[in-house]
Amino acid sequence: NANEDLDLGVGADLELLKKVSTVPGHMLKRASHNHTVMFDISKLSNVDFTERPLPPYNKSWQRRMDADDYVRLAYHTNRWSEIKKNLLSLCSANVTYYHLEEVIMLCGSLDRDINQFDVLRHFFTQEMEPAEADHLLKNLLPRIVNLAVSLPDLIKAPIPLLKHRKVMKLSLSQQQIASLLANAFFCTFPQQGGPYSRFPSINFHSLYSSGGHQSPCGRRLEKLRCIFNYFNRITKKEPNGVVTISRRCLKQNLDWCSRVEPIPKLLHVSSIGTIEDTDGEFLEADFANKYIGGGVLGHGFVQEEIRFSICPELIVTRLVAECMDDREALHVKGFERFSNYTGYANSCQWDGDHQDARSIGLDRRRRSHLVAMDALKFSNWREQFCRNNINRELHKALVAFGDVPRNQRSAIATGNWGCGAFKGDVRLKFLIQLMACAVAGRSMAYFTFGDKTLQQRLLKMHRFLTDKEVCVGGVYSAVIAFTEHLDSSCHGGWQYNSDSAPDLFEFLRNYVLHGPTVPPPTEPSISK
Ligand code: AR6
Repeated sequence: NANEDLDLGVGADLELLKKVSTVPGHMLKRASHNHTVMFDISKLSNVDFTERPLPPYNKSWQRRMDADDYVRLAYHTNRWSEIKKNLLSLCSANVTYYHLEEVIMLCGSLDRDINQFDVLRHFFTQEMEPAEADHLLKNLLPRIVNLAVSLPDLIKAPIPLLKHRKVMKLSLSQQQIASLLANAFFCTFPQQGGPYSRFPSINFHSLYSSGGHQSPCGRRLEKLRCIFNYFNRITKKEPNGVVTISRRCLKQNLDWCSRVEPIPKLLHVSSIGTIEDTDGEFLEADFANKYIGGGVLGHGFVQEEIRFSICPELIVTRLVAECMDDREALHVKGFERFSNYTGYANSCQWDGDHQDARSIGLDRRRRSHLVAMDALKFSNWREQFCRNNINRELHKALVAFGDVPRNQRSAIATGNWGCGAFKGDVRLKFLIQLMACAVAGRSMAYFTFGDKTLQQRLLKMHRFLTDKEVCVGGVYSAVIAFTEHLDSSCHGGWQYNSDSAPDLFEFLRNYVLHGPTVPPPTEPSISK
């Protein structure tokens, strides 16, 4: 292939992609029937108030017929006075770690099981010097307690649940989020189940126990460092920003075959850098679980869980967002990053405090914008190459990338979406994301996570598609032809796997150059 030796560098310059969005993102101005604002929004534009936390929006809570549509908080139950008394007992001068364990057990109605707190206990008794642990217990813990018990003063209106197929937004102050997370830390949220069965968990108890994994679980210890760093920061200096969580749903499926949009000209591909280091000018992809946050309060520690650990405000989405269906995505704007990390999965470690330098808008939202998009999980490579699954992933990527006015669309920062824990094929997922970007009118910055060969392969494929002016429908038809080719060359139960299958990119090139009738040049070996 004449292209093979051509070094395309990183494609379009990252700085160029940052400038794509011509208009600053939507300003938060008022609440509406589908946007609940949990603080007094009239204070947002008041310059005198810019340094002060926003007062809560006040609307008395009544137990209504539709109570299932709102978050249940501990202070809505008759257990609150007992919970509060227990929490405040942690502010005593001679508090010990075991007292903390006892209080969490009472607040969360947890079983008295020896393994229930093995990670937290290890953290306090083995990971830290006694003086350090003592400082944490006597200095930081009372501040987390104060945050938790101030919940009734900070949240004075019912918090709506962002339920299945409801296009809704919810804005909270960073201070309100901090108080909700402090309650999650002490496990005060009433037991889940019933209307909550399709929601992720929010109480942190699953972080305190190794849960069947080798004890003490190193991943959970690192997550605890992130959480304590977050609480330390926000209790030293009250944050006064605003975060918006929104649920988006695709109205109707597209006929991808007939789409005439050209492939976006601007594409940056780099083996260096990560999505979260792009500095806020991008729509940043979260390789999500349909239960947002995935295993962040458990064992998982890959892209999504790491992101939620270094930006713990994202964890509050688990309190309000029902699990996503195939045509839904969740967006979060305005959240702050608090920690750095090194490594990945088992080797991932907290790497100190992070000062988030992204600018803050007049509506007090930081210029951070994340989209949670859950790919399909495949148990074997072949499964993803069928029309239904390809369409599903295309619609998921489209609902994640689309749905804002064209002049406000920043570039998307993404990478090997669905190709790690969920075992997707990077070439297919790249084409799917590229097609969705084309329809949504966005450019793309793609991080290959250290893979230099992939960087060049993707850039070459992109150069080919744009040189030949292949539109979305053309790429889609070629991908579908590839799946048909896999079908027609598999006989007697033989299945391709990722090693034995023909190369999707090579097939696509031949398809575009010679048309659908010409057979692909390489006849691969077939393995079971
Ligand atoms: N920036 C760019 N690329 C990255 C980054 C990063 N910070 N981190 C990882 N990658 P994975 P999935 C690359 O496995 O397959 C979670 O538990 C890296 O090449 O996190 O969609 C969720 O909760 C990695 O192999 O995403 C879901 O349950 C690839 O992205 C599930 O995993 C995929 O990362 C989602 O799995």
